[in-house]
Amino acid sequence: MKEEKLITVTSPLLPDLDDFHEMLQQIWNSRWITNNGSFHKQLEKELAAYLKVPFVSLFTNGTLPLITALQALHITGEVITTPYSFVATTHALWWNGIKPVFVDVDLSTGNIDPDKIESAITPRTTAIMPVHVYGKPCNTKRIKEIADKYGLKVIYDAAHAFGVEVNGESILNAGDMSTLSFHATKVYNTIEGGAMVMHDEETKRRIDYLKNFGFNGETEVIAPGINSKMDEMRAAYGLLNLKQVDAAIEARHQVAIRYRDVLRNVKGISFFDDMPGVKHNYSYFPIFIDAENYGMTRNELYEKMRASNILGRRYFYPLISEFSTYKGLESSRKDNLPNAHKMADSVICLPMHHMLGEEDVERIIKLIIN
Ligand code: T4K
Repeated sequence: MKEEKLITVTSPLLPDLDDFHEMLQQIWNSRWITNNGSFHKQLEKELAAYLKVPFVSLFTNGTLPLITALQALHITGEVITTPYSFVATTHALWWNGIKPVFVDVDLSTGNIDPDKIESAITPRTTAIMPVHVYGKPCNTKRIKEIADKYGLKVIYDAAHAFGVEVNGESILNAGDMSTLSFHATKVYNTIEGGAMVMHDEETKRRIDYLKNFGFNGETEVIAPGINSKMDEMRAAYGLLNLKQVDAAIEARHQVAIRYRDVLRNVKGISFFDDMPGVKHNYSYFPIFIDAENYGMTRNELYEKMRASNILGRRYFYPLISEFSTYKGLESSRKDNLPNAHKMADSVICLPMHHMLGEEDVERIIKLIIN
């Protein structure tokens, strides 16, 4: 039997190779390949304009801006966060010697439930680190009210939230800082890459020192920094991808429309609809399986898809709180996180990217409804 074409959960947005070659030629001519080069500067400016945020600092990936934000804000003690995310969110706390305190999520968004935050605050709590999971905006207003009441900082892991807006305003403007991932698997990628978004020039300057070992000029080190600078090749690649990211998001949107049209009528499958006033980026398309009504468990469907060369992914299973590093924490108790467990145990992210053709989408749908 002929093997069916492989469909992966995502596929990277790639710049035109000739255009990229032209930019590489410019880099070769200048012989300036990293350390705040001209493409790096240009990409920071263009991203700030595109994302409608005041300042952007580029990074080598989406994990280092999280680690750096915690350093820059001198966060210590305990930080309230979500277990329903990629493990990098919590690892960033661990690498800073901070104890994560997991709070359950809201089933309607998958994001941290603001109503459960206050009871997790202790005298050692210094910050909240929510995630806009799948690019769905957190309840930033409620989180700000709680943070202000208790004098806490807020760092948003916005790895999935590239270009997401609420009522015309970027979601990345919420909190003290937000961080992005530009990994190959994201809506917008620079191969590996990431960024931090901040509100003021002074913070931007400080972050730029911190991502360059703390250097201010040739001889002064103003803080114990790290090296997390983006190089010129990736910045050039990022400039080209920025020109085509809107078209890629629209292609994803069309896939989401088709999935929803059909899956809305399938018993035992649920998914998120668009939120009113929100400009979404369609970075992921998670569906949730209710085995009793669907007639098959999540894992059975996952395996069935794999057997047909359709590679959905169980983002985010297992929960971060289930990994051995975090499992022993008091807040990792299963009865503290019932909604997060429910989601993690029932989720499959369907293939979602700009390269999916109609035929691919119909093949995926057919497999799910049969
Ligand atoms: N915070 C959150 C909330 C995050 O989700 C992430 C990362 C971070 C922080 C940290 O950001 P980074 O430091 O990574 O920038 C992926 C990504 O590696 C990771 O960036 C992402 N989140 C996480 C959710 O997913 P994997 O292990 O699923 O990727 P992988 O290699 O299995 O790829 C998935 C599929 O994508 C493949 O089946 C095919 C396709 N693919 C992948 C790559 C790498 C391609 O077609 N081409 C490629 O080059 O982790």
